[in-house]
Amino acid sequence: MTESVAHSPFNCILLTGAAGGLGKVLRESLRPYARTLRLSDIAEMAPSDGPHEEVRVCDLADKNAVDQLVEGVDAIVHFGGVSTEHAFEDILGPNICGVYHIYEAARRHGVKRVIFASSNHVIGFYRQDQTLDAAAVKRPDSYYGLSKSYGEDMASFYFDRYGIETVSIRIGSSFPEAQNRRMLSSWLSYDDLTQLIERGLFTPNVGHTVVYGASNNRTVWWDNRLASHLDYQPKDSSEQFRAKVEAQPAPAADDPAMVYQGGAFVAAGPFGDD
Ligand code: NAI
Ligand code: 15L
Repeated sequence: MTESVAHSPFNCILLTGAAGGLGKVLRESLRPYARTLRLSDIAEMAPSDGPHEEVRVCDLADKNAVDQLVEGVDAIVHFGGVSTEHAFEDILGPNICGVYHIYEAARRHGVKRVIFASSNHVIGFYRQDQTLDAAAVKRPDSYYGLSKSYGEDMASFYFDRYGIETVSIRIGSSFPEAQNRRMLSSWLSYDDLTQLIERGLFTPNVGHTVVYGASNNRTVWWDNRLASHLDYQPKDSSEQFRAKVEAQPAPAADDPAMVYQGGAFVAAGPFGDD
């Protein structure tokens, strides 16, 4: 048993979205923080490689299945769901019903702490020359962004009504590398994401805290002073990718990728017009 597990208040942490890009990373990096990680997704996952892992296939849109999934859990790291823009009907079950099912199961089973993978697309219609803190009025850029905005409101409600605490991380762009000019500002390294989740799990009295998930990039659009109690200290920077990114042809100055914090998401859709 690692030192961290020995001192962790968490016997079992549930990670949803465990088959996804970030879920596969967190499957490894969250290991020190609980005796057991319960890994869940609608997609197949690699089998458990020891008693520190449980693997459970579950559809977030299925309320009874989520209720069973949460039984015996001390904290939830909720990363499952549709992760890009789609028609509203495709987002409704996994993201909107799904986040309700997670909080309702948390209430029923006495879970006191949730980390919610929110997104920069909650505020994606702000321009890149604006600096925002967590109190900025939301400006979702997509049905996907709306679903994350709803998830944050769900977190706020479940704290006010039932005392379940949440850290909602408005993740920028969490990938191995910053892939374009926008991501030079929005990039979040996997190590910094893990630090944010660790701070979210272990900081006392977070109520409902909204924190922006970006690394220590040279240009950042987000001010995390309202989440200073988390003591998040990003260690990485997108500067290491700047030369490669700037060697790419620059998009036009009025391209949404150059204008809006949410980039291309602001221009997706409409859906369903024949
Ligand atoms: P991903 O798409 O690779 O992973 C999402 C996982 O959720 C997938 O494995 C998928 O099978 C699962 N899922 C979808 N519908 C489900 C359902 N009905 N029931 C159970 N599981 C379902 O996305 P990624 O990049 O790993 O993101 C993880 C989370 O972080 C998502 O919630 C995403 O919205 C959020 N996020 C990610 C960012 C990034 O830069 N990677 C930025 C902002 C937010
Ligand atoms: C997100 O919310 C998405 O999940 C991810 O795939 C990226 O598009 C990211 O935002 C981004 O804005 O770069």
